[in-house]
Amino acid sequence: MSSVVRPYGDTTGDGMVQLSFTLPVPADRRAEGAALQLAAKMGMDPAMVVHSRAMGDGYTFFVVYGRVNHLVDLDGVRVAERDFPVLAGKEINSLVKRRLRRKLVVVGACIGTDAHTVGIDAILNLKGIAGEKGLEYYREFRVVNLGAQVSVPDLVERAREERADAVLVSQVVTQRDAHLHNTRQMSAAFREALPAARRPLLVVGGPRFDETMATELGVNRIFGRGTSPREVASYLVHALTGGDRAAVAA
Ligand code: B12
Repeated sequence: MSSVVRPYGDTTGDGMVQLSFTLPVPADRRAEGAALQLAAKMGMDPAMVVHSRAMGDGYTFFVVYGRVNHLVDLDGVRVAERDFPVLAGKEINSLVKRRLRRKLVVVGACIGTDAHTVGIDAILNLKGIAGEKGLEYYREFRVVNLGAQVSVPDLVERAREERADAVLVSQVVTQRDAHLHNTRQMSAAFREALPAARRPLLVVGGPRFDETMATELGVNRIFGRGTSPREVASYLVHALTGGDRAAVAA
């Protein structure tokens, strides 16, 4: 199979893509013309506005559909590969019990001014997400969910008090790269407060993170949109107990 592909719209390889954006102009014919000019400059040819709507005073939201001539070379794609197996709940509990011989302690929070708790709750809370239970469901996990707008010093202090094995931080707001600044500040604070041997595993997540940036941000792992609680639980046992499926069977 060819490693070079084009977008698919109406027919295979026709190059059709859909793009949405907002322009700071009132919703009228000129706004649509402006949207088409932008689309043309981005290489969409031909392009058409398939949806436009006023977004408050002086702003218009657009969806533009059109053809691009760019090709994607799949051989040149680099992503953060998952380097641990996703285990069943039973396997996860069994590894913690046998390898740690105590509960695995997780402290979670949204830090900075971020109040978007739905994502971290989906990972931590019993009810979980999309039919999968959260980490609280795992018998061998102890979960401390600190909720929204937790300051970095408070997070470090609580992680120390709870003897956390892992700290799970959520960052959803990305305005002015707040998620990157807050994550760097958090990882630096843990490095300053605790020696490497006593430092918890640092994990961040949120829909707009680039999962390849973990080292750059000073954390052990980044999880992006669509993460499931079982994936996170599997990663934690893998990283903290060196566990894999073979070890469960052993
Ligand atoms: C619900 C919501 C709110 C609620 C939050 C309620 C709550 N308790 O969480 C309320 C109304 C309070 C709110 C407020 C604001 N919001 Co809001 N909000 C949303 C909305 C609609 C949904 C977010 C959500 O719940 N997603 C569902 C969860 C399950 O998905 P998730 O967060 O991605 O989580 C998954 C993964 O990312 C991952 N994950 C996430 N965190 C973590 C952490 C770890 C450790 C791991 C492993 C994984 C992980 O796992 C999760 C499960 O798969 C989004 C738009 C959207 N459709 O996404 C805007 C959005 C996030 N909000 C936005 C904004 C701007 C705001 C406000 C600033 C608005 C304002 N002007 O007041 C305020 C900020 C408040 C604050 N101080 O943070 C913007 C952010 C833009 C940006 N680039 O930063 C968005 C994108 C809307 C938009 N398009 O403008 N918001």
